[in-house]
Amino acid sequence: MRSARLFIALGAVFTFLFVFAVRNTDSDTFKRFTTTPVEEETTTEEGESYEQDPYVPGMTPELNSKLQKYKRANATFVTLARNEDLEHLLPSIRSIQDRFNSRYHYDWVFLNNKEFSDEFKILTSRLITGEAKYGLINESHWSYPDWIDQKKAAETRKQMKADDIIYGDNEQYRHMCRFESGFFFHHPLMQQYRYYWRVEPETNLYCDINYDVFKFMKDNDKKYGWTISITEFEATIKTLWKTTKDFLSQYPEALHENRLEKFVSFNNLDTYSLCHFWSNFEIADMEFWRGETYSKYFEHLDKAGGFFYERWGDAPVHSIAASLFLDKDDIHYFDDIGYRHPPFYHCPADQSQKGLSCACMPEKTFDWHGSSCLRDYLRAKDIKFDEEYNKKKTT
Ligand SMILES: Nc1nc2c(ncn2[C@@H]2O[C@H](COP(=O)(O)OP(=O)(O)O)[C@@H](O)[C@H]2O)c(=O)[nH]1
Ligand SMILES: [Mg+2]
Repeated sequence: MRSARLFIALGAVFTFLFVFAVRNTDSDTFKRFTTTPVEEETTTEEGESYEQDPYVPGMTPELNSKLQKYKRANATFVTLARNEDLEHLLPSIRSIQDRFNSRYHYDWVFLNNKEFSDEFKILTSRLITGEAKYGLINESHWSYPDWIDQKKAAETRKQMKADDIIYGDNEQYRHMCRFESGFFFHHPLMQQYRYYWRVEPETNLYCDINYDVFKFMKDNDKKYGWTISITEFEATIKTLWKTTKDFLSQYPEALHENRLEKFVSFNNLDTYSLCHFWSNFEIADMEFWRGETYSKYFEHLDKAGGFFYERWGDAPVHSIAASLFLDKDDIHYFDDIGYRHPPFYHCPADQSQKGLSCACMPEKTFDWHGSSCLRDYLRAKDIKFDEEYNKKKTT
């Protein structure tokens, strides 16, 4: 009886707060309460348990701190976007919320090289049950460093357009790749966090994620997590590997003794395999990017100018660094996260065994596609696999 009364009393409080929040949506706009998750199951004094919806609209920090028992990891979602990405970004956020964050309420940092519009802030923050934060990127992180010859950079873009290379003549795309390679984790809004999950427009999740992936990273000492791996267009990174080897000759101690080398090179570091983790999805530990080895590596690449004289992507840059400088055990394949970024998706196999029910077709997963690097990853990790296995077992 006491538990029923308690439940009714809490229900009344929440209803009042909900009505209050709805009536105040105009003034609420994009300023949100910081909400933290409550335990999924709450035990009453009499030992009964009941399911409690962890998202309570209008939750106040005071009420929340009373209810809160669950300790989250120090983590945030992060999205780099333009105002015009809004329409394609909203379903991506909604998908993450529905599949994961409506239970955990992690914050979300949005970064842009221009001011976000009020519409962007209002429509995105409305979906997010953590705190939504909006930051402008420092100009020096989105412009040409003084050692870059801008005429030479413009000529490259012209040539790459003539060669029909994807994003070949896109100047902003280059600033984006440089920013994602070397600066997003230094943004003031990111400083307080250690782990991040990168989210892009036009992406979605196929399966519910019933555990806290950030805590998983922390508890298992993982530093880099991915779902799709793919080969790079060689024309965009012609001198990236040579520049990496120059770095390694200066800093041979950067190489980890238990590294994932065979993912990025099949011939003892002679040439690059072109394999990389598709960085539009990343769950990772920013201590790695902020650390001395990666900082020196990025600086070395940045000085070489390939972000502008070629079109180096943040995906090969992150992947080469993770594969060479980390212990291979620090890298985690989130096989259980069904994820799509057009034109490919990863759909987990053996869903019934894994307790998953995903809205995707396992036989259409990118994993075993000719351009996928999953096989190379498994070999580099010394994980035995039957090349035909996932083609046969798709349920
Ligand atoms: N603020 C800002 N974000 C950008 C710009 N260009 C790309 N982005 C973001 O950077 C990420 C990668 O861009 P996207 O167009 O998805 O590239 P793709 O995934 O390689 O095809 C996405 O989150 C975009 O929203 C830009 O000029 N400004
Ligand atoms: Mg994208």
